[in-house]
Order: sequence, then structure tokens, then C-alpha cells
Amino acid sequence: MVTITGGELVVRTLLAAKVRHVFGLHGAHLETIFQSLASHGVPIIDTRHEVAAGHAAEGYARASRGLGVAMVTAGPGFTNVITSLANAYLDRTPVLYLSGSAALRDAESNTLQAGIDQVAIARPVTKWAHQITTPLQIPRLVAQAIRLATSAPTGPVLLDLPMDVLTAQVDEDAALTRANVVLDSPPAPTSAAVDAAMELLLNAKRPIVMVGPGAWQADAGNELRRFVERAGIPVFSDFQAHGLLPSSHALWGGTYHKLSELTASDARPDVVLALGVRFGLFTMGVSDRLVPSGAKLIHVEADAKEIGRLRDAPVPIVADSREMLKALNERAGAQRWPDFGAWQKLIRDAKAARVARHREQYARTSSPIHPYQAVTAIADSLPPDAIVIGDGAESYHWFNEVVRQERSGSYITHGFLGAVGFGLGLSLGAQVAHPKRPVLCLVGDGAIGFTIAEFDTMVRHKLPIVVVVMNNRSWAASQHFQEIVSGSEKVLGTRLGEARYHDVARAFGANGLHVTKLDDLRTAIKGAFASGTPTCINVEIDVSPIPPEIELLMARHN
Ligand SMILES: Cc1ncc(C[n+]2csc(CCOP(=O)(O)OP(=O)(O)O)c2C)c(N)n1
Repeated sequence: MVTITGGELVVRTLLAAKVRHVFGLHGAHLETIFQSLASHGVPIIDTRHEVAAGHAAEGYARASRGLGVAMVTAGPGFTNVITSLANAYLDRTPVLYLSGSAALRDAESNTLQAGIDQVAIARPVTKWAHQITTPLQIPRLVAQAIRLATSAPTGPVLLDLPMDVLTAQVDEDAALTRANVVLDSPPAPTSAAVDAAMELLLNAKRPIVMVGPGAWQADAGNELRRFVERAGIPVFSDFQAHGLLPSSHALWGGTYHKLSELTASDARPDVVLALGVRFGLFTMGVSDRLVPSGAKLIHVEADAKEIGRLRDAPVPIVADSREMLKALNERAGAQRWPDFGAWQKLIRDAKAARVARHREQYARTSSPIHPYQAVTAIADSLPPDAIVIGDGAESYHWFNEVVRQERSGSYITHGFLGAVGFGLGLSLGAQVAHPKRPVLCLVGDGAIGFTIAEFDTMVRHKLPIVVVVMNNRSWAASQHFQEIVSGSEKVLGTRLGEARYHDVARAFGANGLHVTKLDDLRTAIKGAFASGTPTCINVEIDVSPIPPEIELLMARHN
């Protein structure tokens, strides 16, 4: 009889699901998994903090539209990754978290890294959390966890693996490998639902398509383009779905926030086809600044819970966005569509006016660099096909004004948790998923402090990520909030010092550059990408300007 360990069974099921990389940080509890991954040639990207391993698995999932896997050891390894669990949960990112835990035989014995109920802690921030207690059940339960994580609505799952379950020796022949670990059966709309949607769209005067995370997860780009080109309907998106229609496309209206610029009563959308949209933070809640309350909504979402959450939808459709678009495309060609030319022009003019306004408003070139000038220089210096990770708070809001994406999944940034400090972790995962694509991480000087030691991970694993620190010597979004709400004389706990982040990166073996002039920033970014070495560019920027998206949000609170 040939025997294998529980850890080997975990790894064989991961291989059946085509898992190619695992992110993690070692602990004795995980040793069998480490050894089995190595014997099967699966690289382990070992990080300096468990939260970075979790975020890296999220970044991998987001950049590859696939499953990310993170493993953390018992006790503090598990508690350290909770922010990533919560982030993945709110953003529906399919990640399998494997946590080690104390041996079952040591229950209630005050043993090492034990005494907390990891499954109970994980349950509210996962789709499913479960402790495996029988080694022979590992293939069945790992497969179940992966199917749940990767099926709509996707999301994180946690499997807790006691040490004696992982080290147990089982008969290889008795352990069945599971087939079809990942399912591919997205929900399609009914014919009646598609008819109802067509009816509203064909009778609209100023229709728009809004695309959100569900449309991105469904990989709906090609079908979206076919449909809107046929119908002539402009498209707006959140950041995740940005790029499903290329930024250079004439029907691309902008991010959701730009709908706030269409203020005249005869210039507001009257019918909204919302594909995979999750109403809330990114649509300004129930405010009608972005989506007019009178607009008729066709809401297509694979998760029924999202439909009608903040907006009643006269046409509610529980379906995958790509399946919906396929069905619309089957009907769209035969229809006579109204001429939406004037409506398209109105949106194009608003976009051109905004760019001209920003160029004038943010033109100052003196030192320290204006943040709008810095992000413009960054956007202009990006190699084609780059992936940008947006961390910090105001930093990423500034970048939102200039971001261009010809291909979706190229700008990965905050979701509903709004956790600053996730950028370096996400970047590790994105770079592992796409070793040939340039990855730039834009990060605030506050945010970088959370996981700055990940420069070490980049160096050891040869991940040539370019990190640009928007150094305004402040937790700027917090400082500005204090200034507005409490008064500028009451600013406390939100200022930072003159830290030399580039020197910290150098100490780990990365390149480090300090930039105080705009032209040097462009040169630094180009040089950093050409070097093929992880690089930290610490750029001094002005703390005082507030990005337009934040001004919009503040105006809502005043
Ligand atoms: C983990 C976490 N802690 C605290 C906050 C509250 N918070 C929101 S914005 C912000 C300031 C971020 O500062 P920085 O990273 O320097 O970015 P900037 O606003 O300067 O671009 C803070 C602390 C948060 N969102 N997440």
C-alpha cells in the first residue's frame, strides 16, 4: 500500500483545479503542504506578512480572472490575513484561503497558536468556511470550496486544516481525485426578460449602459462592444469594469462619477442598462447625482441580492452579464435603433470640456509637484499593456482622472472595504499572473508603510514592480477630511514625516529614486521599467489640492 499525506491530497486537488502558484508565509502547521507543492513544482511566493500573501492571491485572481490561493499558518498567521478575507468578500474575489490549525487531538489544551475558533472568525467574511477533520475527505471538500469560490457570485472561501489532518498518512488508492473542480455554467436570462429590456432600450431617448464588477468577472468585453456599436449607446463603468470598452472608443463616456457632469434636465439618462453593477459607494448610494431617480433601470446581476438593493429596477434580471449581452446581440441586429447621435455628442463634449478644465485648473508646475501633474506624467510614461494598482486614497482618486485602459483588468484598485495598504500585495499577485506585463503600483506615503517589507519579496522572486509613492507627508484624505469637518487648526494624527521610502526599498535590494521635479518623474518611470528590477520612486507632491471625486463626495456630505 502506498500512503500519502493529507497535505499531498490538498495539493493534488489544487493541481486538478489548474492552480499554478500559491502565496503564503510558512508555519510548522503548513509544512506538508509546502513540501508537496515543491515536489509537484508549484512555486510558493512567500511574503513578509500574511496580509500581503492574501492580497497577492486577490491580485492574482483579479489580474487573471481566475482563482487565487493563499496559505497562512495557525493563530497569528490566520489573524493577520483577515483584512484580505474581508476585502475579497466585499469585492467577490475568488480566493481559496488555507489556514493551518492545531492538531485535533490537541483541542482545548492551551497548545501553540491555538485556542481561537478560526472558522467562526472567518465565517462572516467568506462565502464558506469549514474545518476538514477527516483526511480522506480532503479532495471532496477542497473541490467543493473551489467550486463555490469560482461560481457566481464568486467570493472567498476558507478551509481550516488541523495539523494532524495534514500529516496523516492515507492509502493513496482510497483517496479519489475529483473531476470538474471548476464549473463553467453562467446563468442565462429568460427570453421574456430580454424582450422587456429591448423594449425599454428601443424606446429610450438618452440611454446609457453601466458596466460593473459582474460584467468584468463575466469577461463581457467583446459582446459589450458589439452591442453598443450596433445600438449606439454610450458606456460608463466603475474601475473594475473600466476597459471592457477601450478608453479610446467613441462610445466610452467615463467612470460613473462623470455622470455627475450631465446636469441639465434634458441631458440626463432616461434608461440605464446596468450590467453587473453593484449600487452603493461607487454610484454615490441613493443620491441621484449619477443615476437620475426617474431613469428606468434594467438591472442584470448574477447575484439576486444586488438587484433592487438601492434602486428599484422595473426590469430585474438575474443573469450573467455576458449571457445577457449575447441574448441582446441576437436580437439587436434586426432592430431599427433610434438615432442617439446628439446624445453621444453631448457626452463627448462633456468629456472634452472636463479635460480642458483640468489642464487649466491644475496647470501649476512649481515645486512640490501638483498631484494631477504627477499622475498625468505617470499615465503618459506607462508602457503599453501595463497593469496599474491604485492604493492610497487621494493618490488613486487623482489617477482616476487620467487613467486609460484599452484592455480590462489593467487598473486594479479599491473596492467596498476601502482598505489602504493593499497595493504592494495586489501588485505581487498581478505580476505573478502576468510576468511579461509591466506592473506599476501607485501608493500613498501612508499606505506604503503597511507592507513596505514586500520589496524583499519582489527582490527574492524577481518581480520587477515599479512602485510610485505619492509622498505628500500626510494621510492626505484623512487630513483634508479633518480640515473640512473640524477645522485646519485641529489637524492631528494625520501628518507624516519626511521619510526616505526609496532608501528602505534599497535596503531590501530594490532600486530607489527620490524625485522632486516633474520631468525627472517621467525619466524615472521609463528607466525603472527598462531596468527589470523592482523600484521605489519616492515623489514629492503638494498636499493641498483635493481630487475632484473627493470634492464630489464631500459636497454630498455638506
Ligand atoms: C487600513 C485602513 N486604515 C485607515 C483607513 C482610513 N483612511 C482612509 S484614507 C486614509 C489616508 C490615506 O493616506 P495615504 O495612503 O498617504 O494616501 P493619500 O490620501 O495621501 O493619497 C486613511 C488613513 C483606511 N481606509 N484603511
